[in-house]
Formats: sequence, C-alpha cells, structure tokens
Amino acid sequence: MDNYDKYDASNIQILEGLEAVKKRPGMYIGTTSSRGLHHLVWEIVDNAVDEALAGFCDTITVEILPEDVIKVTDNGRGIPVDIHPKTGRPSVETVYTTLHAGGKFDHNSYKVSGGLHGVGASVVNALSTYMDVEIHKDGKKYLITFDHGFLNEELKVIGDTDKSGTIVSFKADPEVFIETTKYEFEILRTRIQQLAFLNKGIKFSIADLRDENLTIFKDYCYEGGVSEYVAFLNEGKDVLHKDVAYFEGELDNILVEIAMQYNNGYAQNIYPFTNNINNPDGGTHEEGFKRTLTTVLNNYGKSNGLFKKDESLQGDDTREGLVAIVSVKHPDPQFEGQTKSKLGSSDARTAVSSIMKQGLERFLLETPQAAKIIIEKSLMAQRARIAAKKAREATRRKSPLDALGFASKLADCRSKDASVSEIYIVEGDSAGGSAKQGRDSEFQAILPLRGKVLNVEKSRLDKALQNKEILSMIQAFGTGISEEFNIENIRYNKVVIMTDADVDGAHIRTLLLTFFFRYLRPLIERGHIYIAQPPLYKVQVGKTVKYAYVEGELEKVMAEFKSRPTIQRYKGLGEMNPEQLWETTMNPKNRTLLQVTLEDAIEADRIFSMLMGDDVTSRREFIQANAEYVTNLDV
Ligand code: 0RA
Repeated sequence: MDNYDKYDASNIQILEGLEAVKKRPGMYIGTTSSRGLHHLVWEIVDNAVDEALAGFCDTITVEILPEDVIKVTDNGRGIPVDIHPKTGRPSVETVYTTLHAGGKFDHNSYKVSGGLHGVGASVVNALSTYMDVEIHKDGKKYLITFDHGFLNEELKVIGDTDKSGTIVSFKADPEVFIETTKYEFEILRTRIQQLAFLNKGIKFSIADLRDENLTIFKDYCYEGGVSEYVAFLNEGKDVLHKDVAYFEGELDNILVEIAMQYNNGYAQNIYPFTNNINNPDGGTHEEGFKRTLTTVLNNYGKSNGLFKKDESLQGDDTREGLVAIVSVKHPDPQFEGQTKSKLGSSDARTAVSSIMKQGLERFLLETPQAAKIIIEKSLMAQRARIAAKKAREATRRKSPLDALGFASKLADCRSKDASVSEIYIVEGDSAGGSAKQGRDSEFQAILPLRGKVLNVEKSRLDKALQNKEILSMIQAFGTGISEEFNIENIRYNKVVIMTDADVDGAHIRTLLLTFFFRYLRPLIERGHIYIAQPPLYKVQVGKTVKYAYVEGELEKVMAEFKSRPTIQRYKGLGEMNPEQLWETTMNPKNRTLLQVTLEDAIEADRIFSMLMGDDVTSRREFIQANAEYVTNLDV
C-alpha cells in the first residue's frame, strides 16, 4: 500500500506538514550539519524530560546503537494510545505525524520540549528513515512504526507488560543529513550530564553500543541538582567557602533554582538556563540574580559594619571568582534577540529576585564565616577595579608609540580593511623577524612576543594589563577590553597564533588561549582566533622541497621522491628562512590554519582552569585521562 493511501482528506494537513519539513529541514532544526543531527536526539529526550518534570518518570536512557540508530527509553506513563478526537487516529500516531501536536495532551506546565528549539517529535520522524515507538501502558506493550515520517505499521498490541514507559528508536535520514549521520559520544554525554545537573533526582544514562568491542556506558543522577553542578564547575579550584549556596522556590508558576560558590580566581561565570536550555546572552533571570546579589551584599556589609563610611559595592565587584547557575522553569518563556538566546520574560526577573533575596539573606546569616569572606573578596575586587580602570584607559589605541612609554613591536599591515587583515602573534624575536620579512605586508601584521605571556588564570585584570605582551595585543586588536570592549573596532579578521611545534610552543599557545578565553571571549566565539601550523619536516632532493606537517606524514612525503631525500626536522620557527615560513605557514594558498572554536564554553572553562590553575593533582589526572582531548581543544 502506498503511504499516501493511509491518509484521508481530513488528514491532508499532516502530509503538508511532513513535506514542508522534508523540503526545508533547516527551518525546523536550524541546520542539517552534525549539529542538526544531534538536535534530533534532544527533541526526543526533551519529551521524556517533560514527563519526568511532570512527576511521572525518573529514569531516562539514551543508547547509540550500531549504524547510529538512537534509542531513547523512559519509564513514564507511556504516550497516550487512545483515539484522538480531532484526527480519529491513535494519539501517538497524531503526535508523531503532526507538526506541533505535543502540547495538547500535556498538562504539565514546565514543558522543555516545544520551548526554545522545540519542534516536536514529528520533525524527527519526518527526517528519519525509520522510527519505531513502543509504549508500555496499562498492562500492554504497543508498537507503531514509521517510514520517512509516514505511518508504516499501524498501532498494535505486541504483548503484555507490568511496566510503563516509552521507547523511541530512530535512524537519521542520510539523504537529509548529507554531511554526517555519525553521532559524537562526547556531545551526547556532556548534554546528558548537564540535563542530570539541571533536573535533580532524575536518573540519566547514555550508552555507546556501536562497537561491540568497545561499549561505553555512563550514568548520572544528582540529588543536589545545580548545587552539584557548581561544585563540578569549581572542581580543582580553591573555593572560598566549602558549602555551595543553594536557593530554590516557586513564584507565579515559575520554578527557580540558584546555586553559587566563590573561588579564589577572578573570572565571573554565571550560567543562566530557561527550561534546561542555556541562555548565553542572559536575560531577565540573570539580571534579577545580579541585581539582588549586589543589593543583598551591600545591605549585609552596611548593617554588619564591614564597610568604611560611604563605601558600597558595584555589581562587578560582587562577581569576581563567582560560579553560579541560575535555572528557571517557566511555563511560557519569551525570548529576545535573533538567536533567542536571551530571556525576556519580566516575571522571571521578579521570581529570581525574590527567591534569591530570601535565600541569600538566610545563607549569609547562617554562615557568617562565608559572608565575611565574600564581602572581603568583593572589597578587594572593588579596589582592583579602580586600579584597572586607570590601567585600561592606557590601552586605548592612540598611536604606535603609546602613553605607557614602550614601543609595541607590532609591524602593522598597510590595509585598513579589517575584513582582509590578519595579525600573526609570533613567539620569539627571531621567528618574529622571519615572519616580518616573509609576510605579505599588504594584509598581514606581525606582533612578536618577547617575554612570557602572563598566566591570566592567576591574575586579575589590572595586573594582566601591566603585562607588556598582553597590553600590546589589546592595543593591536583595537577592540578594547572589559567594559570598553567593542567588537566593531576589531582591526583584524584573523588573529593567528604562531608558535613552535614543541612543548614550550604549546605552553605559550595555552596561555594565549586562556587570555583570549577570559578577556576576549567574543573573538573565539566569532571565530577570529586561529592557530598556524608550521611544518615539522623539510624533505628535499636537489631543488625540490616538500614539507610534512604532522608526525605520520613524513613517510608519505619521503615516498613521493624517487631517490633518497634529505630530511630536516624543524625545531622551531626560527630555523625557517622568511621564504620558507611564508610558503609553508603564512601563504593563504598553501597554509592550513586551525580555527579555534568553543562548542561548549562551559566545558572549556573547566579545562582551562584545570590546565592553568593551582591544583596540580587534578591537572595531572586530567591530562592523563584526556591526553587526546586536550590536543583537540588546543586546536
Ligand atoms: C501526555 C499524557 C500522558 C503521557 C504523555 C504525555 C507522555 C509523553 C511522552 C513522550 C515521551 N515519553 C512520554 N511519556 C508520556 C499520559 C496520558 C495517560 O495517562 O494516559
């Protein structure tokens, strides 16, 4: 029977919906790249999370089966199998074949699905070669199957059961996901762990069963929820008070959970979430949190005589070294901005403020030790802020010879068009010299670094700005820093880190990336930061020269010669003459630049802290456990 025969005139809508999704998948899932592929999993998982938030499910399992089939199992009530009054078909069939059909059945007000990205299970179905839905409910096992989004086998009873729940299996359609249909375990694992932090008490697990010789299984359940999340983010850091402050409550149907803890660092890391989705641009919940933090700390400081006369804290002062999660579950959140990454609902501000105020006041009263340390830390930050402001004013780019009385080593390019301009940050004077001679000075600027780049993980902005290398970079980039940061003023589209291919080079690269990550994060987020790849070997016979860029490539390159070539191993950039440096590493026609991307800034920050922070033990353990991942991160 043809797929279409199962649909009568009243259901023509369903067909149109499915066809629209297939025609423009990007409109529904954003992209058909790897990102969109993983998105399919979250659509299905979100439905199970909703069932858990409604209080009917406590276990959710995601399995990656051979051939990249995804299977999501929950122990909820099971999707309804009764006849849907509107369609005259089983409700489960309607849910999986109709766009945006989810909400109608659901009386749970904190729906995660259908939220920011939520497009519903029917979209996943339309973009899958097949989908099977098994439902355990009222003593019976049911099965319904689909083929490219169309009903394949009608809903039928396939056995008995004493359990309840839903099992959804699907295989992404390779004709839609042309780039790849291969799931990355790490992507799925980190998000599952995050969901476990954000939904306390729910048992999540993830298994990779694609390779029978190498099955991976992880499970996550956090009774402490976001407070365990904060502890996790602070792992390896020196915390200023041992207990994570945790406040939760509900106001006007908005559920609020806040966890916070200070460490002895200087970065502020506040992560706001709405219905389990991170809002990188913050919004009303974050505003409520920040504002109330400042107010409550000021009240506490004043009434306990901790301030000198007339002294009071500004917002920024209270957030140095702060790690916080602000999570709201909202029945009908409104978002702002093109990417909808900012929460706009003003009732979320009110709810967060109210719960934060009560909770934080109580925390300060009950743990006066912590309170004192937090106020002291904030006062120190305030002093540093005033000092930093003075230093920062000196970083504004005025002339090549700046107000601080040292000449920047920048060899600028002639072009003033940022979109074509590049700046190479080069380790060492001799390599800097070669780069200056070898470059195309029309669009390539060179900034040689002489001294050691400061480890900004261990220093505050005002101290960082005393470091000449850091100061020269900020001046050269033109963006300013901190409150003065403005991406519009960027002078180079590409910022290329060019260091030796050895341990020292890797170290300098990490220091630079840490600096960019902490203070110029938008440069990473917008893809402006690159890493140059100088060759490891020169392979030569007579006048013919070839290069090997990675360790395994040498033999292949050698084999390209008929006679025995001479091989030179480059120990540093300085060993290359200007022409060689240009040909191998800087000429846009030949070079490979690795773009630094931060898919998951939260995870990256953790890794940076562990690599750069004080805690040597956890750093060593981390490097041993993740040797491979760290090299990936560095690119
Ligand atoms: C609405 C009502 C009922 C269950 C569900 C939704 C439900 C949906 C999904 C999606 C994935 N897993 C799910 N589990 C449950 C219950 C209706 C009834 O009690 O018959």
